[in-house]
Amino acid sequence: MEENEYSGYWEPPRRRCCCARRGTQLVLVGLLTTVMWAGLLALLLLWHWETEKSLKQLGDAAIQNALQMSQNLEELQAEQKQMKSQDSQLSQNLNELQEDLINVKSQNSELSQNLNTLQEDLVNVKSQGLNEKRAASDSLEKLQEEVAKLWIEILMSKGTACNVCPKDWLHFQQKCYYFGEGSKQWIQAKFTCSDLEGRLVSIHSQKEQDFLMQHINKKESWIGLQDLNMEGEFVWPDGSPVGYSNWSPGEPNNGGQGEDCVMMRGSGQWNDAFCRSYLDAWVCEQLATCDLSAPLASVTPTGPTPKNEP
Ligand SMILES: [Ca+2]
Ligand SMILES: [Ca+2]
Repeated sequence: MEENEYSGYWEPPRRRCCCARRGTQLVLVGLLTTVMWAGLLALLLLWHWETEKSLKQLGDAAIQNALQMSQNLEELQAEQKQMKSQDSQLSQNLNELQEDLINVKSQNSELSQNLNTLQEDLVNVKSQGLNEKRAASDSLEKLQEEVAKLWIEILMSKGTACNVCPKDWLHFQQKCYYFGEGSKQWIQAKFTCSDLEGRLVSIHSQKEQDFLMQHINKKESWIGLQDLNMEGEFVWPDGSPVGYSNWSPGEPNNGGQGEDCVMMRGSGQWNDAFCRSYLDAWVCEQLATCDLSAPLASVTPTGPTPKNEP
C-alpha cells in the first residue's frame, strides 16, 4: 500500500486534488481577474469622471474667457468708436483752426496794407503840410518884402533918403550889397549871407548886373540863382522866376554830375555850376533902409519897421 502510495497507483485522487487545486486557482484567478477588471473599470470610470470634470472646467473657463474677450472686444470697439469720434472732432477743430489762421493772416495782411497806406498818407500829409508851410512862409516873406519896398518908395517920394546900408555894404538903388571873399561852396555862401541878415543876390536888371560887374573884380562869385528843386527851373532866393538873365553862351548846361547852382564868371556872364565846387567870392544883398532922422511931411508909418530906425 505504501508502495502503491509512493509508486503512483493512486493517480486519480492525486488528479482530483490537482483538479480541485486548479479549480481553486482558477476561481482565485477569476476572482482576481474580476477584481482587477473591476478595479481597472473603476479607475477608468474615475479617470473618465475626472477627465469629464476637467473638460467641463476647461469648457467653462473657455466660455468664461470667451465672454470676457467678447466683453473686452466690445469695450475696445466702443473705445475705438469713441476715438474715431474724437479724431473726427479733432480733425474738424483743426480745420476750423486752419480756417481761422487763414482768416487771421488775411486780416493781418489787410491791416498791414491799411497801415502802410496810412503811413504813406501820413508821410504825404506831412510832406504836403511842410510844402504848404514853406510856401506860406515864402509868400509871407515875399509880401513883407513888397510892403517894405512900397514903404521905401513912399518914404522916398516924400523926400526921405533910403540908402542906408550896414558897414562894408554898398548901396545901389533900393538894395545894399556885400561882396564876400573866401573859399566857399554855394550853400556855405548862402548861410553866410543869412548870418549877415541878407541873402545871396538876385539880379533883375542890366543896371544891377552892371553894378555888380564893377565890384566883383573879375572873381567868379556865387549868386542866388539855383534849380535845386526842379531841374531846369531856375528860381531866385525870393522864389521869383528868371526874368532878366545873362547866361554865358551854351549855359545853363547842367554839365558833368549835375549843375544846379549859378555863379557869375569874371566876365559877368552866368554859368550853372556844381554846387559843391568852391569859389573864392560870393555876393549878398538886403534892402536898404531909410534915414528917418529928418521929419516927414505927411506920411504916417503903417508898414514894417525900417532898419536903423532911431
Ligand atoms: Ca541843373
Ligand atoms: Ca554849366
